[in-house]
Amino acid sequence: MEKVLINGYSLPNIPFEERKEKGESPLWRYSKNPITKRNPVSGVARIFNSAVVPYNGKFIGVFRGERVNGVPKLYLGHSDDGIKWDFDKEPLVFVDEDGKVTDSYYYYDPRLVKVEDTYYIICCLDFCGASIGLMKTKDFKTFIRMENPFIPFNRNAVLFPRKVNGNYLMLSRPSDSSHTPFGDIFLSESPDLVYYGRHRHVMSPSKEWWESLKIGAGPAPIETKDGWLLFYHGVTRTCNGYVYSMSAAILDINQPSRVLYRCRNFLLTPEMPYEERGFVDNVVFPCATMQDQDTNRLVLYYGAADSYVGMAFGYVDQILDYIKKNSRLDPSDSDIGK
Ligand code: BMA
Repeated sequence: MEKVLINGYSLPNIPFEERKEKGESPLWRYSKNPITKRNPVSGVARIFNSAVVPYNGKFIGVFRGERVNGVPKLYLGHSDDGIKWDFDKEPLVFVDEDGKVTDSYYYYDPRLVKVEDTYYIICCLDFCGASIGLMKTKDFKTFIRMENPFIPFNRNAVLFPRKVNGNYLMLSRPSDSSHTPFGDIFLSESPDLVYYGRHRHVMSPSKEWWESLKIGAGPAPIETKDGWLLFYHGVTRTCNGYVYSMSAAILDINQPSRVLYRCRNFLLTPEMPYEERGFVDNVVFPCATMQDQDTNRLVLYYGAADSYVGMAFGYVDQILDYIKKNSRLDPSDSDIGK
């Protein structure tokens, strides 16, 4: 069998359910979605837009918990099977490099990425408005808040799981501090996760209507034989407000600001009751994946209607084939984005 995942890992206990019904998309939903309920923890009304990783044979995650005052914080979750989660009762506490507690009024949309021996949380937090925050941990006990990668305003950032050409790589989406009606994905390099530069344009909204308003990176890019597989969300504006769908692109391995393939169709769009109806109707918002290099199985975690966490499954090789078969590049996709 041709190796599809590069620098991947074996995950024999990956949460997975085979497809039950035929469908156009190479992703299908878990039959018991959603996997979180309303009021999951005392003081928390809703958990959604959250990120998980395999950890010590089990699973651990950083979850967006919308508190009963409406303000989101980050909560640690623990799971034996990746499906049923126990959440900590208190939000995560962060310290600065000197060990002093540091706080932001809000935190949301975490991504969680392991690079070498360190786990990084990338999220949106308050730095004179919505900005990217970066924290690190090795043991999920002490969480160190690092320098803010970018000036305001910016949301939807994620790190690549390894350095490329000697530098860390971060995707992000410059925005405003409100319900941003625009948004493109950019790539920045950093030698040390303190200083960032060599900024490149990666992708903009396209003329496909599901992603015509704004787009934003989702889970950490996945290294494959064809390039970096990047799941991202795309937004359209309707008479009833924004609708969040998701799809994927394949980026060049050594120059990831070059888009090689871009799927013109959405892979998931709100169509289940828990995606269409919630605190914010019509949202699917991908934040994490895990994948098993031995079987190419993939599980994707996404926020549904800003109210729940859902899971979707697929096979990485089939996802790549679907993207390549249904690719349509915009003129600015394939250049280096300088
Ligand atoms: C975006 C983010 C997400 C949210 C989405 C839909 O701007 O704030 O957290 O899921 O809006 O409300």
